[in-house]
Amino acid sequence: ARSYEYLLTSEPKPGVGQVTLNRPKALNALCTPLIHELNQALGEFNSSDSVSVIILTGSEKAFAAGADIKEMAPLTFSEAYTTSFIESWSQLTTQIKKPIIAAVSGHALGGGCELAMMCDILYCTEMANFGQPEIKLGVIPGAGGSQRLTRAIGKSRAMELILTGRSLSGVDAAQWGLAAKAFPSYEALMEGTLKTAETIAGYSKVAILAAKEAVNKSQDLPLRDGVEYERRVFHSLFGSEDQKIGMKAFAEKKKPEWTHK
Ligand code: CO8
Repeated sequence: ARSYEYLLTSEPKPGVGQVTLNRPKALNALCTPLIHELNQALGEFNSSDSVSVIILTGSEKAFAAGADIKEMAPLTFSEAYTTSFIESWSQLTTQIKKPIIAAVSGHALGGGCELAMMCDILYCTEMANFGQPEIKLGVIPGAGGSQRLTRAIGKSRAMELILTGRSLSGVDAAQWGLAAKAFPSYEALMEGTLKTAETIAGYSKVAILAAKEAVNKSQDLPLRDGVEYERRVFHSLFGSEDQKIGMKAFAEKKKPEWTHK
């Protein structure tokens, strides 16, 4: 595996790739070089034959405490605009076809919360600390927070969090639907995340990618178009080997041996 300055990468189980944000001195603040490394690491897992699902995590103390405020402070409008500041963050949502599970412990603030929301499944600890505190810095969320948080928890709650900058616990995040589940401890979070990743990695890669693609369409398309899109993708899966393998194994009461083709 390649070595990174701000990340650790591993394959903790067959089919599972893990990216750990590792900038402990700054609570994993997301400086531009870190984002470039993250895009690189995710891109490599995305094209790796041995990986079907990706875990993105930080430390027990911080998933990520936001964009790097010290890097942003002197930025001018012209620089931000002409260099497309923050734009490269969205590569995660446009170029990675494999599911990404965010495992959030500790702070997930500003860009950290936005990064977690870009992932496909969000797990957290009960003690996790989510928030969009940009208003306290004289700005607003810039990596999708005002849009994704609103879709996840509804307008009134999102408006309250973004306008006050106050934090949301992992317990509330799970109750409000921002997170799929809140675990009682860091250990339980990492164990539960790995278990879900292994479950997913046990299925056909073709079906996994198609499922992610179809669910994500629901965020962009009106219902009728989304349902049509799903049906097209569903039809197309009858062209895969794994569809024959999966359905035959069911009829024969056997465990399917996927070819991932
Ligand atoms: N950027 C840079 N450095 C940071 C950041 C950050 N976001 N967060 C923490 N650090 C650094 C601290 O400066 C400190 O460094 P040093 O030891 O050199 O002083 C170190 O990390 C440890 O932090 P603290 O001492 O503050 O740790 P505490 O445990 O006391 O507090 C907190 C933890 C509450 C998380 C606190 O660090 C904090 O409030 N951090 C900032 C949180 C924040 O405001 N995040 C939002 C940033 S804005 C953003 O993400 C916008 C994204 C899109 C931007 C679009 C613009 C166009």
